[in-house]
Amino acid sequence: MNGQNGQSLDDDLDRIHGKYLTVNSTEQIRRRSFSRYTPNVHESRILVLYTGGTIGMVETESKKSPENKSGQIPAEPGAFEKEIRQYRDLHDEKYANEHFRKDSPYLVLPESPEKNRVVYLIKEFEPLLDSSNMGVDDWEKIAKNIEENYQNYDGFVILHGTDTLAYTSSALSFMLENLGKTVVVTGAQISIFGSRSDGRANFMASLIIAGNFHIPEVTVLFQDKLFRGNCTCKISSNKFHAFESPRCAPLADIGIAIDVFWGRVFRPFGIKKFKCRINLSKNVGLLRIHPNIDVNVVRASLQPPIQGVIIETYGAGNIPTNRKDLIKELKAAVEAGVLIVNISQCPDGNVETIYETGQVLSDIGVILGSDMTSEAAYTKLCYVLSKDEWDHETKKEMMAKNIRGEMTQKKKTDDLDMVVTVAQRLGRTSKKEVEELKLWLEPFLLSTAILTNDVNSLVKLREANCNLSAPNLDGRTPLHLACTLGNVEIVRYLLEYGANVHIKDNFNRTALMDAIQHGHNEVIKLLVECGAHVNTNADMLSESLSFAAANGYLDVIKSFEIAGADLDTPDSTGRTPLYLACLNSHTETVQYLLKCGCRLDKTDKLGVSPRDVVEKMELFEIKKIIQSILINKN
Ligand code: ASN
Repeated sequence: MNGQNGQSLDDDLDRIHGKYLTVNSTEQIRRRSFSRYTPNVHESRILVLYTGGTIGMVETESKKSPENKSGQIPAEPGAFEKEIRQYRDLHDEKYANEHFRKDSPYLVLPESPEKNRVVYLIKEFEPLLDSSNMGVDDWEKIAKNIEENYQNYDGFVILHGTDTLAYTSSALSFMLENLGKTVVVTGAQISIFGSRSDGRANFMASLIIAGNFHIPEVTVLFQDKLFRGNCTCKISSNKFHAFESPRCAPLADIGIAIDVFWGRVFRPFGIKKFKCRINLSKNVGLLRIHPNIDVNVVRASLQPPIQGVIIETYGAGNIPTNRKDLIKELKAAVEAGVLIVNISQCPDGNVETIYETGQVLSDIGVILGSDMTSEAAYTKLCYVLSKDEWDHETKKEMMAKNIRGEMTQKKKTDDLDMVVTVAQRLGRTSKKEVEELKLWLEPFLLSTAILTNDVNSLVKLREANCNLSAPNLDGRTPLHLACTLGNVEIVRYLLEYGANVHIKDNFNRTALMDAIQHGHNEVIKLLVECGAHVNTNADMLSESLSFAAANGYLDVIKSFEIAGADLDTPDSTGRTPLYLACLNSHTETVQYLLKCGCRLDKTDKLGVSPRDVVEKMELFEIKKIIQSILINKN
């Protein structure tokens, strides 16, 4: 990826690379290609998108009174990052000096009990906005930034004003389709430039979560809780406890330890790549029913170009049935093709057709919005209406269906939970005991099923609430094991049921790296179809690829190619695989790399290119290959 100065992240960090060893058999060759590089540190890379909000505001000179918040404006460009660099809890200067280049734009968190050092880059938006001034265009800007940088970062943190934070996080949850990485949206009630700021703690915890836990959702972090983004609402304009998620329990508690409740994490199912959806509809309204509501207000709210309206009704989804005028307007709009969705005004409410006053809306074709928040229902409708590939009926179905965890599902009963059942048999019933048992038992049971190619057991374990991404003590997930063994059927099953392709084990390897190392090309294809990529394993990629090229291990190179790796990736000296293959006269490898479009003019740090190597070493056979490829091209 390109850093702010145009170099790749690894150029910026100027890594200390692993040492070369010597090699021999196919399996050995593959193993050696990979084991030479041992990371000295575990790092994760996070992109921070700083959009504005109180977290980075300063007081205007004229309004420096504690009661008057209206004097707050965004600090001047670049001031936020400058300030952050001064806090030892947000930037470890010593580590940065030892590991990164002097002018590196990257920051790094100090060591924490969690596995990874979090290296992060702050991208400041222009202009910085109070979130009250944000809307669809800004959601799209954030989403596009995530899409453009998706393969180069392990996770994303969005710094945002609190006022419309729940709208943005809800919108993003729909726009980011098949999301496999953690996105945390956070902000503050007091600026980091002020005293007693809550922004530093929120920011730090967000970075730690995004850099250490694979929660493939758009989440909101505030105070000491991590919530599902599309279930969150702002509940206070002045307390640090500013957000709540009334219908969906937190995904994590942030205390001395960070407790993630994996059973609550929503996972995208199916073998599909991450994609960002833009062009949301702006023709959506939000109408709150209230006593004595004027029918003209309702009629006006339903007129073209309006395509969809969320109506916030009383209690369990009720409207006054003695107001035939209102019902008539709503019915006419439904018949004209407007999508109308019924949600409750109660923060902890669920629309049901238990009363006559609620049934009447369903009878005229109003969609039941279950227990969605206003923010989720509104942004979901903007998203659903943008889906030109869906017909009217599908759009209606989608509005009534849970697609990103925005509607809370009925809780599965505990007796369906395998680990809870075992815990009960063992007399270990406290929450802590069950959690501890889960940590050991799940990876063990899942690996046993995978090792014995037992898909039926895998199905049963999933049905019994086992987390298919549960890591063992080495941080290796069931997908790592399945990709090492190469059973396509098992890999497919795991992916279809939401196994995460981006998780790295304690050796910094993704399941894709395992599949490449073991030459399981069919598995590699499947992983790539599901969005796996080699980019966040950049060090390992460049070292393994160079080693394979230098030794003429064409099979390894072919596996990397299937995995979508850039075969022109240079090593730490700037030499590309083609350079090294030429230098070591591996004609077959050279031929393959040239056919894949690798460049003959890409120079190393001394300004020498593969073409120079061929000339200087008088490699006639390779010269002939180059000529024949050039002739074929012309
Ligand atoms: N007005 C601010 C905003 O939403 C409020 C905040 O961030 N606390 O940008």
